[in-house]
Amino acid sequence: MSNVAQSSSWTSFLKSIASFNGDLSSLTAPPFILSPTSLSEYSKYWSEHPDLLMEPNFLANSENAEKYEIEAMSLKRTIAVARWFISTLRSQYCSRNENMGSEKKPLNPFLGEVFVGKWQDLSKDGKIGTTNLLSEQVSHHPPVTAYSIYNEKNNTLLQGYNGIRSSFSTTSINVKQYGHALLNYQNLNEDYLVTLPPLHIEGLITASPFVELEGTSYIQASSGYIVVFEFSGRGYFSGKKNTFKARIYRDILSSSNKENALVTISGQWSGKSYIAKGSTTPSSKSDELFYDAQYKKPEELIVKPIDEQHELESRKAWSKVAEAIKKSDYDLIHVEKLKLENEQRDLRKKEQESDIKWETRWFDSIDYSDSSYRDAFTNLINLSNLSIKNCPSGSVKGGKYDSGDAKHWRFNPSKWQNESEIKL
Ligand code: HCR
Repeated sequence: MSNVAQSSSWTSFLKSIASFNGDLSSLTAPPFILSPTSLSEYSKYWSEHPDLLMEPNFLANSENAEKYEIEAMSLKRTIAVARWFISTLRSQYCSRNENMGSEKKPLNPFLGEVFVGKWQDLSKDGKIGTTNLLSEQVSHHPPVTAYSIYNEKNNTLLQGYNGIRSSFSTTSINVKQYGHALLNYQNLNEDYLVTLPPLHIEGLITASPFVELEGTSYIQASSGYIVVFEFSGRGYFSGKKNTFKARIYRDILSSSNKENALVTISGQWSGKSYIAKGSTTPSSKSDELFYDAQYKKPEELIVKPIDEQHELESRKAWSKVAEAIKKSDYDLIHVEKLKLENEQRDLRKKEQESDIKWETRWFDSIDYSDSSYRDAFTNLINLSNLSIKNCPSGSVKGGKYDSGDAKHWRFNPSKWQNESEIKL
């Protein structure tokens, strides 16, 4: 495509964004902005550092520990979970820019699309073990992807789901995330709730889009500790891009005053960040390095070759579209996409005619509107004072977004145990 053609197709894309209905996946984007990767693959970004995800397991309380030692170890584990969370962000939000030159529009997963893989243990002592990823498109309208990341050796399960709602504002797209992640360390009997930050897509005018995080997200630990992350783009906390400040408090009550922070972490989530005790902002000169996102390379997920994959597996299902995108062949992209969409339409029509509803494969929708229902999630929601509703992730209970139903997607391990067609 010539530069002139590129810029005129980008201009018409921008016009379509300005008048869209909030569903970004429904927009037809010019070929140079299309990614050959489906959004169902993005679940892998949660665990490209399996060692950091497993780290809390190696910070267990010692036998006969005193109360103050137990407290100190819980705080250490919360810091380890915060470090793992920060380690996921560069892949989640910068990797398309780094690998493909700008943010791209991912393929919109079809209902029932799955993406699976595993990370092998690269540790010298074998203490990490294999970590498995299962990702499934559990809803198409609105698009929702659910995932389970399980490490048997360390009895650790990270599960979650996400969807987005977008709006356009003069020069950027604002994206609110829906969903959350739940982390269970069974050996420690400890759980964490992770909420997802809002983001905005900048660089639209110059046809080189990139993501910036904004606003707040939380990690609530079952021990009571809470991490409050504040994200900002260039110029708010410092002159640098992708900045954040995280404060760890003993509990939600004490978080009402920033002076109560037990630990403060700050820096760039795509670069270096530093940690200090108390509520003062750590400095790169005198304080301890917390995480260096440029130094620690993501571990590669092992995915079966396409010819060994099931038809519902993402890379197999999208292979012809992906080839066409790589060749920038717009007509072919259109033809191949249409084939897939028509197949999906036919499937839905048949289901309607025979009154059979599509069954999700490994996940169930759980309705939390019954207030007598108790599990790790309801416990964490109570500790954090966050909304239990299906509203923008991290919304506060009683706040302006605290409305809607209370249905959330959860992994059903027995469904995976009975899986006979899809192998890792
Ligand atoms: C907004 C976005 C699709 C959703 C992507 C999500 C929120 C998905 C869940 C992951 O855990 C985190 C994540 C990271 C991505 O940064 C985010 C995508 C960025 C762009 C993409 C839009 C749908 C693309 C719009 C088209 C642009 C390039 C104009």
